[in-house]
Amino acid sequence: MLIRKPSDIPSSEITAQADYMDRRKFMAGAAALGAAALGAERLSNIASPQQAVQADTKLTTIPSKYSTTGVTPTSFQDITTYNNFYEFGTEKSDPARNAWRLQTSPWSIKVDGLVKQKKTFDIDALMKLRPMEERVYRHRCVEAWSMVIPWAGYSLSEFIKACEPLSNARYVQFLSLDNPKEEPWIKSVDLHWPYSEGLRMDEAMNPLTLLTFGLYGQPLPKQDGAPVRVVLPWKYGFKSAKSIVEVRFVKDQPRTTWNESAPNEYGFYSNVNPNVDHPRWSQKYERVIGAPFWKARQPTLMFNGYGDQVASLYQGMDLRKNF
Ligand SMILES: Nc1nc2c(c(=O)[nH]1)N[C@H]1C(S)=C(S)[C@@H](COP(=O)(O)O)O[C@H]1N2
Ligand SMILES: [Mo]
Repeated sequence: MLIRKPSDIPSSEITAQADYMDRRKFMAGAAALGAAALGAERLSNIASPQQAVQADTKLTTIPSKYSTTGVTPTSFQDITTYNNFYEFGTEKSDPARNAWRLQTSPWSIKVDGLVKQKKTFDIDALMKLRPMEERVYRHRCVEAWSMVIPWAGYSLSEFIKACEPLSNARYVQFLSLDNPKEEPWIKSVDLHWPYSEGLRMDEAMNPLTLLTFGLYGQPLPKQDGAPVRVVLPWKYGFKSAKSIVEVRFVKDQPRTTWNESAPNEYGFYSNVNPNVDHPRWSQKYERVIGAPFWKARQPTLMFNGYGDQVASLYQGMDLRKNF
């Protein structure tokens, strides 16, 4: 059942990011795991029909000057059932079905590498570090679909200041939870775990970069990266690591999961750029999830529409080479 594809979504899209893998090896593992997980899945659907969405919990947020205006937020339903989170399967519908296994409490982020002093931030303290803002952002996946999401969080720069990085730290690396007990697909999906992403320090310090704890005014649903993730609206979605447990300040460009898997397809920068096609598809247009059909195909904007705030970060760089 894991390998069955909903007929309304072209398979070219669903498997886009996994296509480079050895299909047979990949599918054999996924199918075996799917069978094993089936019993537990059924149980979870009875025990937790809302799929780990804590609808009774509310976050207090303030409006943000960084919110994108003139856009229509995607429905909560679409945002929480059409996901990429390979620790819970490779189909868009898998994370909503499988992420109930994730234990988000207790949770903390370990901060290490080039810092004045190693620290651990407990999630409760982290959520109170700064007032949480609601930030409506466009969200563009490298697979040429998009959404609009009202996130809740504060600028990552506020957290970085609290981390006290040393002046020789040039990059920051994010590591997601790597726990096969809670994330069984880690054992069958052929990627280098833990999921790792990285940013240049100036990208990380840009006020648009959001340390994210919620969406639609409630804590992040597990399938969206609970309890804490980053969001970079001008980059393809895969730069936004979910369920982060460690932040490392480093001198050299860190390893990143998708770049390691297929370096010719997924660059380190991954800025949204309609002029640089993915080797296997165009990036000129995007499919807007949940939009009526006459608005469902939209031209993709340079830096996903956030060029005024971020283009200066890449001045003088060849964005074809540094894709
Ligand atoms: N740990 C982890 N983070 C991840 C991913 C993943 O598979 N694992 N997928 C990425 C991709 S490809 C996208 S498009 C976004 C999707 O976020 P969403 O499901 O909340 O829309 O998460 C990103 N962060
Ligand atoms: Mo993505």
